[in-house]
Amino acid sequence: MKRRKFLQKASVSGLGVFAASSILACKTEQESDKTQNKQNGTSTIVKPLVIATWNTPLAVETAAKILERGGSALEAVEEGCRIEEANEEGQSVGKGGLPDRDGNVTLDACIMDEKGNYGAVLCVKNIKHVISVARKVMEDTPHVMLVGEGAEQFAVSQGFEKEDLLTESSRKAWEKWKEKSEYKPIINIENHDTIGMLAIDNNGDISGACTTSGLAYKMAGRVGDSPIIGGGLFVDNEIGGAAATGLGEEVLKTVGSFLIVELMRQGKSPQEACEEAIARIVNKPNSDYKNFQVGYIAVNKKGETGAYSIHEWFSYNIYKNKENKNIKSDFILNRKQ
Ligand code: SD4
Repeated sequence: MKRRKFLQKASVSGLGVFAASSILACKTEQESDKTQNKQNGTSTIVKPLVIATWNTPLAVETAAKILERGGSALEAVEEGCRIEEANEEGQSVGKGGLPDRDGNVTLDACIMDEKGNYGAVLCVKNIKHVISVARKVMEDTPHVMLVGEGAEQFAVSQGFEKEDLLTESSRKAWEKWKEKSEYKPIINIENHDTIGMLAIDNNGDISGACTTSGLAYKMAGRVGDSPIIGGGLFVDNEIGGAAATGLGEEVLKTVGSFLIVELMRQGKSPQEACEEAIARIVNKPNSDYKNFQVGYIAVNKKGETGAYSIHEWFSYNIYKNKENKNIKSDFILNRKQ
């Protein structure tokens, strides 16, 4: 009852003009997918295609260029993610990521290829390009996951450079946080840059990648959804792929990305599948969803895409038909119940 009231209030108070424009943007995107598939016949794949969480135009452009010159979806998502890992201004991924509560930046990443292979590294210090380390785990070890010091040692043995990932501005932010040391790792709703990326190459093959520094000021050793198969990322080349951002604990408890791919397998569109995965979180008894954000992106084998979040302000970049656009996602609090 309480939740219903809140949802009604949220929708009538009209969360602003942006809400309307986001739905419009999102609907237009879904409609254009449909029109294009009609024109092409349903068996035609929209390719090459890249979709990534948040406002990540350079990462998407980098991936798109690789696809346009005939590169694989795997190469595209790895190189795209590396752009955000190297961007020191982004404070949720790679170098410049906000540290845990002890001041250590620890990174998580995973990657999946079109054959259903998976590789991941969790809680890694001192190595910026963890997405590439995850790929090495996938391709050059008999394992799928390496953690902490073992992952760091493996990276160094593979020629990755060790560096201090804590930038001056992230150190200052941490020091400010320490003044109160309030342990409230609530995900900021408006803006992140954890990148989950999905791509379809010219062969029609799908791969995906996801890389993050996780929640700011998290407990030492905390790992979220991003490097976990089926949580922050899942790809099944016969069906499609999905990636998540936001409060990882909630994504993990609903196995969000796997759920979306399985819903698409059952016939749902990527948009419908993302909406159902968000609804699973929001409709849990006593869900505290007002206080956290989760956002999903998805693509199916035809190159139709979907995106959905709990709160406003989630956006994604998409490259298709030679255009790279940032689109505001539709969100569940925008709906009347
Ligand atoms: C996590 N899902 O570690 C990540 C955080 C995130 O943008 O997406 N931040 O829970």
